[in-house]
Amino acid sequence: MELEDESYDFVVVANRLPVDSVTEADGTKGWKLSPGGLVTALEPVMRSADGAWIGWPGAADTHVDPFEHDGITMVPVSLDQTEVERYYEGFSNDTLWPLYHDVIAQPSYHREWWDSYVSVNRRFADRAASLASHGAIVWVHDYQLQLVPGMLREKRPDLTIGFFNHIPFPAYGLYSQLPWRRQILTGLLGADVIGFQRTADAGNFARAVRRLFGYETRGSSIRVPLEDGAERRSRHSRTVVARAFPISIDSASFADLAARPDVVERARQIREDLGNPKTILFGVDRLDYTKGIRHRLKAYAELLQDGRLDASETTLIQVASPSRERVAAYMELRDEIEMTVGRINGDYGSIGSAPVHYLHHGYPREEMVALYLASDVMLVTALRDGMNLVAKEYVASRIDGDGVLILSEFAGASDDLRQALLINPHDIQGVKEAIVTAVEMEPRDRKRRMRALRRKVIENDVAKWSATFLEELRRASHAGTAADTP
Ligand code: GDG
Repeated sequence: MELEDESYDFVVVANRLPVDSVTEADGTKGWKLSPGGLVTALEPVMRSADGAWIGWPGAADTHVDPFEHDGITMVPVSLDQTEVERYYEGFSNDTLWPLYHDVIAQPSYHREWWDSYVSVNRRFADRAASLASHGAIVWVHDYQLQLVPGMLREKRPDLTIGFFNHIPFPAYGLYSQLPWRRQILTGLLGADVIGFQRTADAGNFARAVRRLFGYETRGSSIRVPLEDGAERRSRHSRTVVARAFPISIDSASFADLAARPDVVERARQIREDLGNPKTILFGVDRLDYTKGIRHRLKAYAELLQDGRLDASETTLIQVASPSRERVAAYMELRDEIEMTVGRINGDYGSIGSAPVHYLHHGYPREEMVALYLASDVMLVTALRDGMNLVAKEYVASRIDGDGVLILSEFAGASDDLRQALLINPHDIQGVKEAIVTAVEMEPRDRKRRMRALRRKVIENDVAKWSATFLEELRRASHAGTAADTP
């Protein structure tokens, strides 16, 4: 039987497939699993539950048949060039992304982008509807696919549908700008369980539902009235659960890398290559305006200017991995950051020493962990961030129990990682004080804080996150069956 004709008990639907296309030395094309927490968390579930993953392969106009990779059935959904521009770069990354991140950048509202978003969501939903077995669990991910739960429920009321939003959900005052605010909520409410990163996000969502639809919400439950139709049986409403499931990382895999002698040696090498400075500060982010890279650079530059940090004994490594390079706001941000870095190095550098080492590259996981180990202070200064996994990766990698985490209170991770030095990145003076506190912190204090942080990140890893979400989903599916019984 062709993979195409099979049906699956567990279906993941995400914008991207968890694989990247690679071309071998001999010219043959293949796929490589892209390392990410989500795949790691879902791999075991996919294998044991006869699972399929529906997603875009990442390049326009690629038509690929379903295939098997590392025991997971991959089901590619193709997007043409116009859809990449309108659904993905446009509506997803230039409308929803800035709107959901507190309008740090101005969202663009274009009706043709919306039309494309609807038709691409329809394609993903149709694919899931045709692949899911009777009563299957379908787990839809993220802001690119918010209409899928509703579209799927219409076609397949037998399914149990989960949705997880990886980014924040904005306050109603901002959300209400969206010309299609009702359609998006209807799409999401097609799910049985809607997961958010923070309790505050779930609260914003429930409020939007109350304001726009007047539905009753109690705790994490939302009562959604049923329209006439097949679903209307004994009750006239169904219950949707909307609550926080804070995502995490595969903590053990970071600890394993941090224990590898070659990674430890690489960390030492990095420090040596930088001239063994007294303090290394480190930031790593996708080059995105939500991450507060400019605020971080401003605080650092002022500390050099004030003489509170000495450029001859301090280095900031900033890895900014390339991201969304065809979206105008990202091009402008890159120019601004690179100009600022140039200024700082020009003003405070000397022959053989640059106060900022700026790297516009992506690096292998091993190199990331070596950088985490090499740095004394980790800077996470996001202006708004669903969770921020970098903060958790830093903590998981510090098996030596050392290092200081500076963490924005606007990142979801700050709900849990209270022993970090918490900052408001808009308060440049506050960021400066936190950096000085981190640099001067006594080893005992550093270790005490890191011990507490590590406990959190080790206890709450990504396997626990997915297990908790799926448990809630199964509970919802049983409750749904009960409601159907007259
Ligand atoms: C979204 C939400 C939420 C980055 N550069 C390199 C590299 N990375 C890896 C990091 C980390 C991941 O990318 C970034 O995750 P974050 O959570 O920090 O941020 P987003 O990309 O914005 O993710 C976010 C997340 O979804 C999950 O729900 O936490 O709030 O915005 O894993 O390590 N990895 C490698 N080389 C790089 O150069 N190998």
